[in-house]
Amino acid sequence: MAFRTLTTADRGAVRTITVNRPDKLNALNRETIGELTLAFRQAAQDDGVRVVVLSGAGEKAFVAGADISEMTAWTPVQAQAASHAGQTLMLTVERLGKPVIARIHGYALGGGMELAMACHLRVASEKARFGQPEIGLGLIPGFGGTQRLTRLTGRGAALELCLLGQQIDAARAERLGLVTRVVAADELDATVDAMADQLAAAAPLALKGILDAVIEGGECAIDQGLAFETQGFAIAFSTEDMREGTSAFLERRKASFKGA
Ligand code: CO8
Repeated sequence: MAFRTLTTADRGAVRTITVNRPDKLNALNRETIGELTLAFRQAAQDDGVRVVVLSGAGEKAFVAGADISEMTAWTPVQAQAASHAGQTLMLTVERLGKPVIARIHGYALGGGMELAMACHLRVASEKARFGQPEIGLGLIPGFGGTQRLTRLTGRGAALELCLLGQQIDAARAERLGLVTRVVAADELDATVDAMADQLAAAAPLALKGILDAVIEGGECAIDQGLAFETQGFAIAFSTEDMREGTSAFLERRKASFKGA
């Protein structure tokens, strides 16, 4: 299906989804949120896709937030519906069952930072800027920022970023644990591609087991979290990929994983 506010492209088993509203710094309006949710659901259902890369079009921004121009006349009920739609998108990304890499070359602000935080890995150019500037609009984050930022960086940094609303650079974001890796701008694509290729060649059911155990298990008491881990570990033993991976190690050859 053709999207109006996104582009998608496949490179082998790597699907890149690009928010394509560069004139508005890829701000997330209702249409974009709906299209992103659909695009991620399609990626989840397509067995040919093993990894998703999420990017923003244009020179300046990954995503500069929710679209402020849409918000001005909202009633609280409309705001609640918009927040819920955005949170549904973020959960769709987070629970995709396949790794999602955010490729962040510029601004990741407000809803854009929330979207990046829903991804599993965040690779940033040293030129990227991060922030939760909602306080300056008389708002609070509405797409999960208060929750995911706290989980990623701890309460102290989450409160600092949300209360003061200031932008931080990529180096500080890395120190806070907000991004996985920071690279020079001209190394961003090669770094993302290499990471995506590594994940695309890995055993998909084992990747899913790790995602489930870390994300779902991380929300529970440790006994339940450990049960998630045991379940994923046991399921791996029902796969051909586990036999292939262990045999390849013993035979000193490169494993070839099929997703079965
Ligand atoms: N929404 C709508 N339009 C935007 C947004 C945005 N978030 N960000 C940029 N744009 C538009 C600008 O209005 C401008 O459009 P136009 O050319 O038609 O006037 C165009 O993009 C280019 O932007 P600038 O001219 O401002 O570019 P600069 O390089 O001067 O500045 C900044 C770049 C610093 C990124 C600046 O654009 C900015 O501060 N943007 C807003 C950042 C922001 O506050 N983001 C948070 C929004 S609120 C939010 O995300 C809440 C999420 C949860 C909501 C839950 C309910 C939906």
